[in-house]
Amino acid sequence: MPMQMGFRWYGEGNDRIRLSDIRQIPGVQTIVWALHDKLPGEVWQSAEIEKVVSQIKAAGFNADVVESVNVHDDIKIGLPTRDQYIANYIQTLRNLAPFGVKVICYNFMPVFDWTRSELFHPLEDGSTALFYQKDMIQDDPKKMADYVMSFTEKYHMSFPGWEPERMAKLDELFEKYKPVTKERLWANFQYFLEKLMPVCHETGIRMAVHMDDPPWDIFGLPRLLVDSESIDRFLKMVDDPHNCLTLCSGSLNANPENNVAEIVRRHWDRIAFAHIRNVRHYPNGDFSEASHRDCDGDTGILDILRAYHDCGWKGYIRPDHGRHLWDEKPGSVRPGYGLYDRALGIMYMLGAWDLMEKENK
Ligand code: DNO
Repeated sequence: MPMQMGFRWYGEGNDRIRLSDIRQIPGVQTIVWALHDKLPGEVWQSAEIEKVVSQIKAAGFNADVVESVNVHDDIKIGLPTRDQYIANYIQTLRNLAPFGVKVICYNFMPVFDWTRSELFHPLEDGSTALFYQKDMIQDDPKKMADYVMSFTEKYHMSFPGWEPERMAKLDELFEKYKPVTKERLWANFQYFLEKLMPVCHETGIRMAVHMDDPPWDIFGLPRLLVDSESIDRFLKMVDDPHNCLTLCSGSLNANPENNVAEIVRRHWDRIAFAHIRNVRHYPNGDFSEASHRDCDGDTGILDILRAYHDCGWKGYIRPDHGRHLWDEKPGSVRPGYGLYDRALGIMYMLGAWDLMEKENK
């Protein structure tokens, strides 16, 4: 199986982009999907899975990659209730496997998933993009959550990892996370993965953890997968071929010290899923997301693609956040997940890849 190009799709009625639109982008084989109305901790039932997978297959794609099955906070915090939530997670894996699902992307970030101070930041070319203003994300998580929730309210669009049900209990959540030091979080992570590995062996599913975004502690909450060292620790902690990475180039490169191509060369056989995203840094520590073109950002997209190619890597890959272009405006597009820039990103990646293939012949 060669490298497979994927496209994230939020599902019928939850995404303005249709599967038939995605069909027109050259080279897409895999739809990266999820049951977005499920709260962390709930079991995904076979009938619900079947409905979405059959839509995906009928449109001519495979449904090999799920992003995400979210992990309940009690598992991350290490509460006694975690065992029930882990049992539910395992049941979800067992329900997904018969439908051909091979990779689960998930994250182990406390409270918040990806975090940005602005979702539609204007760029010089007239497009907009996700933006991180460092001094805005210091000590007021409520303000941040209110900002993201204002989009949910205004446009009736909820974002994975920012479920209104969880955000409504933000104080309580922060209180519960108080005793969770970084080392505690590592231990809880290990506990979770060790319970999952036997089921992964049984079903063939690879668990692919997403990098923390941004890769540093925020609002006093510890974050684990932030650099090359922590990735080494993670892979050794549960040294099993089913314990894998979703190597997200943009998340890692939010810290310009991280060299993603180097990480690819070291751990390519444990990278089940690659997210390709480009980031532009500003001297004050702010960063903006950029087009996938190498010279439009600082992430080193071409070096990363070359590293994957040189290693003969055979995982799933997808364009990650794109800019919002042309008629894509708040309300008409999911932040970071428009149609156009991600389609352009795919053509850029496949252009580079095809050329490398040709050179190798
Ligand atoms: C952001 C995404 C993340 C990712 C989760 C995985 O757009 O890359 O939200 O899906 O962290 O669980």
